[in-house]
Amino acid sequence: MATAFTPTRAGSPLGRPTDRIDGPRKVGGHADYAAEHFPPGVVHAVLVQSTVGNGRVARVDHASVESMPGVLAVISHRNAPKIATPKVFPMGAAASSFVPFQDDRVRYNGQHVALVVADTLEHATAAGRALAVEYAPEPAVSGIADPKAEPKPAADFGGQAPDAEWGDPDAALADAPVRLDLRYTTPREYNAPIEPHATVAQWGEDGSLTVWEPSQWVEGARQVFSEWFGLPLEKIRVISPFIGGGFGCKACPQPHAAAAVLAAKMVGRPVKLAVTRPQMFTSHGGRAATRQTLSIGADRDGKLQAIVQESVNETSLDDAFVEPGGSVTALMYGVPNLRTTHKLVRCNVVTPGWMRAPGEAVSSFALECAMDELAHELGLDPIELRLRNWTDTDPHGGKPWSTRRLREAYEAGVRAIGWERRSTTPRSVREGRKLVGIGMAAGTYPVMRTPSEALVRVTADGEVQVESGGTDIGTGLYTICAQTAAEVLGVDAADVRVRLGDTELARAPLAGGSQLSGDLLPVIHGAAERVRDELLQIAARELQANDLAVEGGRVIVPGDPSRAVGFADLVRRSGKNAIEVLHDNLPPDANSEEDRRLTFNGVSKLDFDPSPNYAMHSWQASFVEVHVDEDFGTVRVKRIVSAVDCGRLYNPKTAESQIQGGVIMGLGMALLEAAEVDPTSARITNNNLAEYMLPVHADVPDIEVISVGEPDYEANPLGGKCVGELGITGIAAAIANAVFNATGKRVRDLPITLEKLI
Ligand code: MCN
Ligand code: MOS
Repeated sequence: MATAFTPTRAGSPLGRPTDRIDGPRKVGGHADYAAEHFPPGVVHAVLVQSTVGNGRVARVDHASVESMPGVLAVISHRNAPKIATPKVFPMGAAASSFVPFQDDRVRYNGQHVALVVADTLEHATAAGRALAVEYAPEPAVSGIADPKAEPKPAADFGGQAPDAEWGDPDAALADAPVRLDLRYTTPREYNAPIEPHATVAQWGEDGSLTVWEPSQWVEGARQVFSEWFGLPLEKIRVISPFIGGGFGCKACPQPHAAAAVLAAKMVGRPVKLAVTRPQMFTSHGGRAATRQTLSIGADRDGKLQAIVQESVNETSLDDAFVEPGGSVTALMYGVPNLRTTHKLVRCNVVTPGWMRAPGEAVSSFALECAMDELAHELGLDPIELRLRNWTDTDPHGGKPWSTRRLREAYEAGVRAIGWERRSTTPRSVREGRKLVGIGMAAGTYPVMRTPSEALVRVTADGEVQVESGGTDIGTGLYTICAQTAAEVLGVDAADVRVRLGDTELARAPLAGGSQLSGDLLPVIHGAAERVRDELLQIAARELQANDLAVEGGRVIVPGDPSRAVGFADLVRRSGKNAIEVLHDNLPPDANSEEDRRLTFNGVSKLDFDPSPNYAMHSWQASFVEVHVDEDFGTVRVKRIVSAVDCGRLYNPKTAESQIQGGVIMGLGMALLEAAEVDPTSARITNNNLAEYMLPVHADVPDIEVISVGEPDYEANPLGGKCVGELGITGIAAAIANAVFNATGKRVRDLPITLEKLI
């Protein structure tokens, strides 16, 4: 796949395309994932989930399986001890407040209703299948499309909605010479990481708890376990060195993890609970189904006059989860009058959760399709329409952008896709039986920042080590941590040893909100500088020279190759075992232990901190070419160009891969992904990877990623902006717009499946 990334500076490890240092371990089978831990005496737990969508558990017949081979315990609301409701995440942000086995209420189909623990997985599975559960069912509200579902303002549920309003949108809309009233829907989608959830829980004799669990945030997980079970933080260790993807669903422990820990306590043995693939569809949320209505008014030149948007999403009985459909609408264009509102419908569904770019993914779909519709209505080029509504400040808060190289992204995309080939008349280009279309859309994701700690060490063997609790969920964090220390200490990134994902290590924020690299790298950089200064001081005495530099694991006197001393010697001279620095970037006035705990384990005012002076975002322009079979209605994406402004890229190779991953998820969103819900039982019927359609290699075309960013030192002392979630924003709209260009059909309900085109 083509790329146009260049390193920032010759010879600098940071900014250079670098292979993943964890790659060999992963492909060689030596990376240990949570479910691959077998503490001595470990036993197996299997979840039993409800088969009705609403009602009560009338009877769980524990005795029906207790005498089956190997069964150690059956746990349900009949015998489960109390587990408290965790508060660490703002309600409905990433976690469900549902705690299993606390009552007989069935809230949704697939809810955990019992757990069977046995000596082997086979015994536990057999008993789980045999467990007799009877229900007193009640009619279920199966989802947003259910006629019984009634939207109410998110605020009525206590939900935090990013509603926005300025100007007089109703009057401006009424006066607008051109007005479109549009309605877009997106279905429930599911995070489908290659590694399903798994928890291995072990209690120590001293009442301590060790949990192996794939996690996007081990310190947050520790806090959730602490709140569930009333344990002090220091009694809990969460270990998560390797994660096979999460895309938001591993942001915090899900209810099954509480069940595993509870079971370990009850049977007095370590317990392993591996969530099965079908259970991945109800053990946690996925992207909420949404319905967005968008009225857009403009003058004949395409200058936007007003946008009024109402965004509705489904949520569960327990939580008020808001999928912020207005998030991109309220910032992308210079519109003088705007209102975005958010409503929720309570349904018998598992609480929705974060899925890559929650809010931005669906918001950019609706807004960027609407812009394409408006351009077509006005006979304007879609890029020209966007440029006519360019804004130099965030129209919401009025702050200037820190950097916004979106024009450059449009230009790069236009060149790369060959935009001049696009016919302005839909359904006018053919290649054999295929209709050919080209479309584009913009996307964006905000830069968020949370303080962090990090430790850098040079050992007596001269090895450079980096330690952080932050987790590499597949992003490349191991590698960029090594690059950062290598940059400062003058060694090869491949020689830096990085340890991640353990609450015994320095505390780090969530690998979520695409913030972790921006949070962590400046702190590693700072720690490495302090280590380097210490090495230089020792070397200055040793070498009796003022002008010193680090190179190849040694301190050298530039220009005098005979005078150099290795890091190992310097550490020995220091009389210490190692030279190490634990560094953080907490503001000086927020440095009490309580501030630290709130920031690193909970959610404080320092989390996701925006800049007081600038609006900071990464930007993307996506360009897509599709071929649509006129007879069968099948859509083939032939090419995608994603031109991105993410500021400076720490590792262009892993960043490119991140953007491509996001783009592929966007392709899935546009054409394939949808939970099929049975309206009577409110059951997800396609709860497996054969029927829940995800893009496979054959669906994915050449994806050309072009970086047009420049370092943004407002966003980050190292100049980088966010990457992880940007790729998915705007892609679904670009594909839908290309499909319109090819066929003349506007499909406003995702996914764009063949029956909607023929
Ligand atoms: N990067 C870079 N230059 C920058 C910023 C980032 O080179 N200026 C690259 C680095 O390789 C970095 C990666 O991009 O490791 C992602 O960095 P960042 O944007 O800071 O995102 P996070 O580290 O916070 O990762 C979380 C983000 C989110 S929120 C989701 S959802 C998501 C994503 O990352 N889930 C993923 N990417 C994923 N990739 C994989 N393989 N699996 C997931 O579950
Ligand atoms: Mo990403 S959905 O913010 O974990």
